[in-house]
Amino acid sequence: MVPHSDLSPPPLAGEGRVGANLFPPPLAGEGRVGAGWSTLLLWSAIAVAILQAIVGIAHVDREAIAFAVLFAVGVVILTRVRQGGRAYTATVIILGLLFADVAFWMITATWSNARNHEQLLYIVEPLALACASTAGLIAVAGRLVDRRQRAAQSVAAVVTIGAIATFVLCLGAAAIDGWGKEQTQGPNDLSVKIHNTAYSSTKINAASRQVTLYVTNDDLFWHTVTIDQLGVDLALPVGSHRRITFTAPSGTYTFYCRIPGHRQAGMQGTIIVP
Ligand SMILES: [Cu+2]
Repeated sequence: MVPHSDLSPPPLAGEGRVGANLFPPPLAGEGRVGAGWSTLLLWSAIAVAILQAIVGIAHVDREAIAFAVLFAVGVVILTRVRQGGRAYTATVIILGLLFADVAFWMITATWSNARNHEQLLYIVEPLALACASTAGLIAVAGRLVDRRQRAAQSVAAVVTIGAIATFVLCLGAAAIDGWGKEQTQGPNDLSVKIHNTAYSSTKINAASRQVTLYVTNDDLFWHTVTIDQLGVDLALPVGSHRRITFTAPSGTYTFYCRIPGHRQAGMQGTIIVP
């Protein structure tokens, strides 16, 4: 095989390559339209956009809907601009950051919800998004590193099959572990619901110095109930139901969400212990 520098013209079909007839002839510019990484990237972005839209509409979750719109805009740009051009590369990099963000929060959400035996829906939602966004992240890396898309077609196929297999295997593992046995609210629990990056109540009055909070998160993305003075830090992925019990001296304490930006967005309140 003849090595090519990034500046050399794309190889021609049959130019000393074994099996060159397996690939369509390259187009002007770099890479092949419709081959490998670009296709995997496009379909991963479409999958994440659709999943975020479904979850966003089902949960009436503005942050998920905003992410769906961002991915949809990315899809439109990818299909409109010239591949390998500056706008294309910039879009690929931005989508890479978005994929990484979604993958990180959804992989951790899947793990947490499976270990806490939450309802099936709240394992399926983050797992599907984790698989699709990880495939997208691999496609972004492949598109940026393997610019001539040499290994792309076969690896992209493996990544696609791998993502589907991972989804099935993880769901199987979660089934063995058991779902639908989430925490339920106790009679004396103080209930707090989180929806659209807001607590249902920002002023909580405890009945005694031993406090049990029962918190649910309706949003796609993680939230926490954190009280620095008491060492309380309850983290909640999508659809989760969690309890925490602590004892506190009489006083007024501030609770907030420690996910970056959420406290500034208004996720804080006070809890008064008698
Ligand atoms: Cu939050």
